[in-house]
Amino acid sequence: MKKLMLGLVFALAVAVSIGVLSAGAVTSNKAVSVKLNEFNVLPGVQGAPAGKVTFTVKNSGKIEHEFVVLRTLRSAGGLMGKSGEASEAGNVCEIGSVKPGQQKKLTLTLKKGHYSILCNLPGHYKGGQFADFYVR
Ligand SMILES: [Cu+2]
Repeated sequence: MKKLMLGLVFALAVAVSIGVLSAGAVTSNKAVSVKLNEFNVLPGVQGAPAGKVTFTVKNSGKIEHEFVVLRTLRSAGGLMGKSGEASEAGNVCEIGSVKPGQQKKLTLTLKKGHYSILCNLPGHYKGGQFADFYVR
């Protein structure tokens, strides 16, 4: 029994260290699939190489969303303005409306830096619909 417990502890330790390793690496691709739902922005990769980047944005939720790309030093979670919506300083481009089930593409030429991608329809940013994105 003691031996079994040790085995379990070892397996857990391995699982935890693998998790830490993969969390440290930023996955990068110039083709970025992004899923929108209530209330998340879920990019398939965390970043892209500088240059042309194509976002394929799919709304898998039940209500309309939008997709806003900001180039900003502020973290995606730190943009709350007085109105309760995110400050859109550094707006690069956006898709104003993605209806439920709809998929839209947005190709941008992006410089190196930190980006925040989000939906800024009333209440959606506050609900957690944002993500950080890195161009290197
Ligand atoms: Cu939304």
